[in-house]
Amino acid sequence: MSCSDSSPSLRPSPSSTPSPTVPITPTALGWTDRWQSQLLLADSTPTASPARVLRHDGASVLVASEGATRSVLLRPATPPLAVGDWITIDGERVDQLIERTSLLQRSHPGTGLSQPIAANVDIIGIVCGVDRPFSVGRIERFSALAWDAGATPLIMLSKSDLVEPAEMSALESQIYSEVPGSDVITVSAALSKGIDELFEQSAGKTIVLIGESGAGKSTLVNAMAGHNAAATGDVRSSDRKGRHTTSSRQLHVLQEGVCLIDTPGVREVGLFTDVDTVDAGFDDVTSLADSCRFNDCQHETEPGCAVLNALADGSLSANRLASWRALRREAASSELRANQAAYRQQTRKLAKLYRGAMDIKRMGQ
Ligand SMILES: Nc1nc2c(ncn2[C@@H]2O[C@H](COP(=O)(O)OP(=O)(O)OP(=O)(O)O)[C@@H](O)[C@H]2O)c(=O)[nH]1
Ligand SMILES: [Mg+2]
Ligand SMILES: [Zn+2]
Repeated sequence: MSCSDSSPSLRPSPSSTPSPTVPITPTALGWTDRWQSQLLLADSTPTASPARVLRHDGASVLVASEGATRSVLLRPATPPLAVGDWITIDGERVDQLIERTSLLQRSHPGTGLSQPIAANVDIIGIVCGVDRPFSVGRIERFSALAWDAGATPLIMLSKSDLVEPAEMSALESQIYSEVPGSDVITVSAALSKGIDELFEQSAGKTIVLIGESGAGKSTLVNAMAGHNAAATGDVRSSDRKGRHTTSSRQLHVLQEGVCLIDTPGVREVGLFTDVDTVDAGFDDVTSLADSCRFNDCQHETEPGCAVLNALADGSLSANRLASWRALRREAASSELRANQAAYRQQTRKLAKLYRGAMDIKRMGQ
């Protein structure tokens, strides 16, 4: 991939603030040797060149390549694309999708099928505004999505300037104890607090911000970009709820090789994952379950159950156990839906076995 260093900003700034532009070089977009070798494996036409998807516009995608951004049309054969995808372009059209390293996806509320959110992401930033009560359940759910994506969750406590330092420390401790093993960062876009740390953690990486409307995702994008790259909106004073200002996912190319994806606010997302992936985010519970006396312990009433013992001595909270069970149940049913073909096949096999058994029974009569 070749890129010139003279490039416009990714998107016109919504304000009159001058926009320091980051040259759209392959490195700035996250292009590495890994992608170079994947490109050789992709079945693309020899004249096609690589580009990264910055925004999905329905029939076309906005991409960055060759030092600039442009819109390219999808073809009927193009698989569903996500922001962050690397693709090849032939003329004005998408040619091939280069195999992803990770995919953040959720379950479509209507069909229960996969809905891609962002691709080739390293970190999923779970943005929680401290100006409103946070939900441990939501953090656990977003973390499960992150592990499923093949990325690392990072809990971002935003707007730290709005609470007293003592309250902030209490919130951090609460997260560490209620969501054990999580990475947490405290940020304030208003005070530029935590921004350097965020750059350190995400240098050369792609990070996607998720969280409810008004949590401060776009404001964080602007704080990291150093200019108004994304529109922001105020929150309702009564309940601090946002106004769904961001309406589409967008990748912003920042300094230090950081690619930052802003997304529209969501309160709840359906899991599109499997039980093992849920377990990956609940090390504290699964390591207990591993030491139960029985391999198939359901942690209900069994003797020698390490999970029940931990509940009794207070080292495991009932809420944490309930979350684990609920997310596992949801993952199991999403797995089943996702695997409808296998499910139908299994049903057919069982029917065949049943018919065979009935035939044998009849022959014996
Ligand atoms: N005091 C303070 N306010 C902040 C901070 N970050 C964001 N805000 C305010 O929170 C409100 C919502 O910010 P946005 O960045 O638009 O929130 P969002 O998460 O992008 O919301 P959606 O696009 O609707 O999903 C705005 O009024 C911001 O000014 C911060 O660090 N401190
Ligand atoms: Mg926003
Ligand atoms: Zn047990």
